Amino acid sequence: MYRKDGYQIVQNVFSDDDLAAFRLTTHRLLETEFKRIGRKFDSSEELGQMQVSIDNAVSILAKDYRDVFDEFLDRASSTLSFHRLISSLRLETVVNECLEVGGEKPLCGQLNKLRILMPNTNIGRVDWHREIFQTVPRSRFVQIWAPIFRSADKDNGALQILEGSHLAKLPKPEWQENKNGVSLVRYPEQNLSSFDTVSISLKEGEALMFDGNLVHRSGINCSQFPRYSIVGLYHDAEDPAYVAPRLPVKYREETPREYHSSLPESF
Ligand SMILES: O=C(O)CCC(=O)C(=O)O
Repeated sequence: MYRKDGYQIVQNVFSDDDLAAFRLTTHRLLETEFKRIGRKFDSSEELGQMQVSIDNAVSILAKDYRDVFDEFLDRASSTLSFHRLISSLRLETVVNECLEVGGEKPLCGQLNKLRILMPNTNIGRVDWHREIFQTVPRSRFVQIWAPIFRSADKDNGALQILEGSHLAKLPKPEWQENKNGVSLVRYPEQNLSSFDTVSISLKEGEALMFDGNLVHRSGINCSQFPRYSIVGLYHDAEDPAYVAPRLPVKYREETPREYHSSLPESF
């Protein structure tokens, strides 16, 4: 299934406990961000209400505090409760089955992040692309896309894939990157008309595992609520082509050097 179609949908990738823990973490982090910007946080830790607080806070940050919104995504993606979600034993087994290389390979996670697609804007939206231009060239990996906090469907912008595109030859798109050197290589729509677009509707706890050559993009979120997803790559750590990348760390505020300079001779 994975090899033929270039993707597979798997169930029960996250435990309920790990999901609940990450929801609580998200709620707390947003509360902290709101304190920092001096805004009142509409807090409720009651089950059912917590998601309302999260949605409201995220909507305010995305609209009026874009830098804080971006920093919140990095902060949430670095928490241990997020790492427990992306590192479950179940996912390790699923990825090994997709890789079909035999046995339990050690895996290296890469670019694992929380993403949020905001309603009726382009915030969080990515156009048609293949993941091979986002990671270690020629390496063997499996990509994950999994909605959390609520289901994803066509209405709220579930991921879209082009059926069969993982096996297709396509004109090489232009190299494009943002100011941080992050690849923005996109496939123009006019070269893709021969493929069927499939919108991947999934419930929380389900995941799409897919090939780095499968062309995919975000849908459009026409709902009233943010759509949350977990994305990332799992590389076969024994693959000779895989050389662990050294990531440039960018401090958003004071750098360690600036901090060092600011200190008196004795402290
Ligand atoms: O979550 C999304 O909408 C898009 C994710 C995606 O395309 C990616 O992670 O490569």
